[in-house]
Amino acid sequence: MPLSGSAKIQGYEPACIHIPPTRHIPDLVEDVRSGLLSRPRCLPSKYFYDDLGAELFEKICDTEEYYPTRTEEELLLKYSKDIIEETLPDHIIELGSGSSRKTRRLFDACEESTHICGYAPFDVCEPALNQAAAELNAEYNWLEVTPLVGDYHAGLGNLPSPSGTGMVVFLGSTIGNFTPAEAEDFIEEIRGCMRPGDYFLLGADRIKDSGVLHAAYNDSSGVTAEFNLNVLRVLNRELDADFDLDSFSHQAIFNAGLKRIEMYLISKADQQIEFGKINETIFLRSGEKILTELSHKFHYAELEAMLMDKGFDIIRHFEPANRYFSLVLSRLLDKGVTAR
Ligand code: SAH
Ligand code: AVI
Repeated sequence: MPLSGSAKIQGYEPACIHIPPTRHIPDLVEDVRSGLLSRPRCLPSKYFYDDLGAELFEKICDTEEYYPTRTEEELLLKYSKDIIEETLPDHIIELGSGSSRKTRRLFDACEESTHICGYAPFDVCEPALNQAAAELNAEYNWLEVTPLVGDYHAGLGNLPSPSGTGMVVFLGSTIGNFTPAEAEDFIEEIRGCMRPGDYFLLGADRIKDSGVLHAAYNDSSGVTAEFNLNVLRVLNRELDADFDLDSFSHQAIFNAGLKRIEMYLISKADQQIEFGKINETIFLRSGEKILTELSHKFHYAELEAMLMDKGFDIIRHFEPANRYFSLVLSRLLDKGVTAR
């Protein structure tokens, strides 16, 4: 897929390594058949992230209302030196790295501490990886960047595991896009690709005033709505579907009981959608919803328990004065040692 939007970096040809799956996961056709042809209708949120979706996500991060990126970046700006000096990683692997924009604060801290490490961003969105790798190569000439493309739902067992101290980084509260059970399994899977003594840096969004949460997913400039609708563009292109984007509206609500934002596309009319490539048709009633994303919010104690239950020792917890976000640095204990 071509890079779009911002300028390509001249003279640098990034080559992403494709990480083979360790288990079968449904492809787009299977996800559409299981998610859209039956009720309740839903789609996995990973399909947002084609090249346009990745750009729209970056625009969300710049909106006034979407505080998580800004808040986490401020924490990284303030504490990256502490993190690097404490961990001295030989290699950093980042899951769902996107543009790697906040991770740059860790590399700045490496420069300040004259510490050298390698960096492997892992993401399902190849255009975002290419763009990030090209920019990082230009900005940090000492940093060896190895972009890895793949789907983390298909397992982490084939990720490279270079010798030396590793640090797994999972920022942006992307952990919140998993259900609680999936998040626990995923942390166990992360543990499986680490060695005792390796570090895990997790960024997660906290439970807060529902008005603040609601505004973050319903920004006044309508970028989150565009991002949500983009999944229909992906289906039109990939499955020769005929969604009319103007016939759907964006909805994001905070479900306080389940501690999560639920994002939906709502059909504005009774309508019929054809999927030319797979010879399927769906009928949507006016007001019918398609669930496109869950974004769970956490109490700090839940994050702590989730990590300790999986054998991680909490080293530091960073939070801003308003407690909007948590950045948790933990370390994998030796086998057989439990954190509590
Ligand atoms: N970590 C960045 C980006 C967060 S957006 C930040 O904090 O700003 C979520 C990122 O996860 C996107 O780049 C998206 O492409 C990636 N992603 C979503 N589902 C994925 C999957 N199943 N496997 C790998 N990457 C995925
Ligand atoms: C990537 N993920 C953590 C974002 C979130 O907040 O759940 C995606 C997003 N969806 C709408 N706005 C941002």
